[in-house]
Amino acid sequence: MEMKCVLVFLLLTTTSVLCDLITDEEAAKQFADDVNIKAEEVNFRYVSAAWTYNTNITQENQEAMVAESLRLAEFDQEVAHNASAFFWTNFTDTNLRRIFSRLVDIGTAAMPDTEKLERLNHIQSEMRTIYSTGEVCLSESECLPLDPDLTRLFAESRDYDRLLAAWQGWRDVSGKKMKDLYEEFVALSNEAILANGYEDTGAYWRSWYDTPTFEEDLVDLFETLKPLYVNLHAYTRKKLRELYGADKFPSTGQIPAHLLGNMWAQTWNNLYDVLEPYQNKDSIDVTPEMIRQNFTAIKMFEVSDEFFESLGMIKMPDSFWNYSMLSKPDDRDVVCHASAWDFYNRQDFRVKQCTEITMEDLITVHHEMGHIEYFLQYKDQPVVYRGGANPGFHEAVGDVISLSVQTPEHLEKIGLIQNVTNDNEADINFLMRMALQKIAFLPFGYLIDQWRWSVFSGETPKDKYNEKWWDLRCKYQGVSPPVTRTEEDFDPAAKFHIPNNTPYIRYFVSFVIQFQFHRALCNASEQSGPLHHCDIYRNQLAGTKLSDMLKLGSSLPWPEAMMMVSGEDKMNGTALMEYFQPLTEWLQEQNGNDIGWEDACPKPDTKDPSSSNMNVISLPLFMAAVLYSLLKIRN
Ligand code: X8Z
Ligand code: ZN
Repeated sequence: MEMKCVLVFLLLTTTSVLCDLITDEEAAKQFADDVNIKAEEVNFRYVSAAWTYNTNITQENQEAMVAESLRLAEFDQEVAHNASAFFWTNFTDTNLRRIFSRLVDIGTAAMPDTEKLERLNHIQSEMRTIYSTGEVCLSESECLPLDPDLTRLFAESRDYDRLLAAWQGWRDVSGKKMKDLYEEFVALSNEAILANGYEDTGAYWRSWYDTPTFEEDLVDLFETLKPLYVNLHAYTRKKLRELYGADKFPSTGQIPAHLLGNMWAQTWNNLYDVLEPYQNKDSIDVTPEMIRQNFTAIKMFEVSDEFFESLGMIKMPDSFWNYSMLSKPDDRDVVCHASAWDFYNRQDFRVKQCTEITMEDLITVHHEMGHIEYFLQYKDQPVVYRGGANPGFHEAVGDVISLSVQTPEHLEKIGLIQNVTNDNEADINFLMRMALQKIAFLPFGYLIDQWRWSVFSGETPKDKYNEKWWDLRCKYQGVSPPVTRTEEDFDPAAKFHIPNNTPYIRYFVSFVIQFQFHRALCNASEQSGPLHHCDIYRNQLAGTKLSDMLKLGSSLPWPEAMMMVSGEDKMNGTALMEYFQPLTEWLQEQNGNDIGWEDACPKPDTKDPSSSNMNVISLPLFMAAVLYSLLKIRN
């Protein structure tokens, strides 16, 4: 049956268009099935070209990838156009309505002007290439790429000036080179998204969470968790002042951003040796033991695969082992930032990771394997549903697993530590390690898209890009720029997800909900005892619960998916707070009232004592001091 209708387009001119919208739901199902088959093919071609570029950065591979992304956009446009011929908003079948709502929601592929779309794709790959091929020369004979060298330097060096040179050098060779490109990218992306019916790119990204109160919910969550972060920050600040000298930064302010063991100060686990609460306990960093046992990258992935298998979940297929890139090749440039790949043909799933033999990378291995497990579980869903219940779910799967893997009890089971002690001091040490990974990350995970949303909405124009970035870093993370920053710099793009255009709030969401999932799976496996001791290894009840949710992909609204596992339909911080409760109390005892900082970044002279720029107040003081010493010498 067809229905006569009148569509009124209120664009530049008011035009009435007569049309026949198709109401036949059987025909609609057939259409969706046909589209799905073609979507698998077109996506396969694009992903294959993107894989080739990401594992071998050349001009030719970049161009081939851009060409395939244009084909995919053309296909998406055609599908959206044809789907609009159906009166799908009126379908009785809820699932079919949901499928159609996805088919017409095509993101930047909606860009009407092909040349502009090509430019948009080109800019993105240019930015990626700049980021992934950048090297910092610390001396004439020492030029270092981000992975593994600069990453390792940040993890291991405690030399204030060397860290500073690497910090500044990385920002000079990455972000700084991309500011003009990024401005152009923002304008083009917004233009495309507008054609898809959203206010700006940020609004489009937020729409994936399908939660009208999403932004308020995030504010509430952040406020609930903030006291924990502030206490971890205060304790770390005190220890770092002892290590680097009290003259380096004030006891009541932000911490210079290059001292936290990570290029972006996003996780602080590499400072564990400095911050360990009880030094007399056995180490819980298993890196030395992994090296002693001759661990390889493949072995690390096998350990993770075995965990999923022990839960009765899906093992990695042969193609995974045959085609993944699990170590950094030495004969070509690659995008080293770890990622997981679904080729949309229901058989090819790969990880790309420049794996190093460290505990940190063992955790990233589990993170990536979580993505692959999700791909495997939902591979028979239609293409439009091959995604997480929301993007945060996708990021959470592997992390949920590694919450179990990292317990000392589990590390003992897999032979990476011996003689686990179980007392309060060991508990606090363990929770400190976890907090440096999970709590330290929260403000970083929160602020990146605060910055990006404000750029996409136009609230932050190009001449305020860097200022806004540091306003957020100083306010939320309590870290300060270690050298003067200006609008010549573009520090946000020194972080992978900005040039790569990967939305970031998903990680903040993930870091909250992974604890909700962990608690639910621990309950399902009937483990009593504190949440931070729970290990769901070999528990098929937990495995089935998780698999059942993953199988859904994005076919149901996320609160329903969450309900299936946890009996909850909202994000909340209670599981995370329960997990860290003993450490929270311990930190409060250590810190007393010596916590917190002012929102604003420090003025250049106070944060940079080595700076020769004297301000109006310090100059007269300096002159007085010189005069005084001259007089003293004369006397
Ligand atoms: O980018 C990642 C993963 C790939 S989705 C390695 N993560 C974020 C980051 O590295 O900044 C995982 C946690 C945060
Ligand atoms: Zn991820």
